[in-house]
Amino acid sequence: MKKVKEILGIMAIVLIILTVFSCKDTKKSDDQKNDGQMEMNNNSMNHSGGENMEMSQQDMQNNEMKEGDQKTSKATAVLNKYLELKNALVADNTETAATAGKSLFDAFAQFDNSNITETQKQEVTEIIDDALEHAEHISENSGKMEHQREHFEILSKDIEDLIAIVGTDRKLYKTFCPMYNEGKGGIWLSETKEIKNPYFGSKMMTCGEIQEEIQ
Ligand SMILES: [Cu+2]
Repeated sequence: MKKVKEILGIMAIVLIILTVFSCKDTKKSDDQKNDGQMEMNNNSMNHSGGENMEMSQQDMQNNEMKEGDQKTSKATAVLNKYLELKNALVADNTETAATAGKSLFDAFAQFDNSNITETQKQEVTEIIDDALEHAEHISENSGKMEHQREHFEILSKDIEDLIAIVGTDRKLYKTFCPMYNEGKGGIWLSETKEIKNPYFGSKMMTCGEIQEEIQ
């Protein structure tokens, strides 16, 4: 019995010692871990502070570029063709206007409707449905320039509405001709400040005033 008690006693002591040691060990290794983590945190704060800033600057640049690219890719083809059409009417060239009308029709038909909200998508779809019709009439009416100009006037409003939603890749001047349509007036969008009237062409080339700069 005495031996058993002694053994139990020793075991108890060993247990206590083990527990204390293992506690210390855990504590120690916890401390070490914490120290390590703190060091790592410090390290990452120290040098990736700069890295993070570089990254975020780069991200910002990337985002800007992406946004720019999106705007560019969305409106660019349509604007290119619209301005071609406008300049054909400025030059009183009904055949070139018809060709540009066809290209503008194609540009509208291929318009990239992605990455915009559902509401915007609905609005853009309505604008494009309307614009397609006018572009088609312009393309089919070579030789009837006054008829082409009537459709061009509504098309210009469509373009204005469209870039109000998807943005423009270039500076545009919203120009107003007060004499068009028997004094009711009509607007067009131009890439130049200089007034060149697509509604009257050579008959009244400089009639009009810039109402707004759009960019
Ligand atoms: Cu028509």
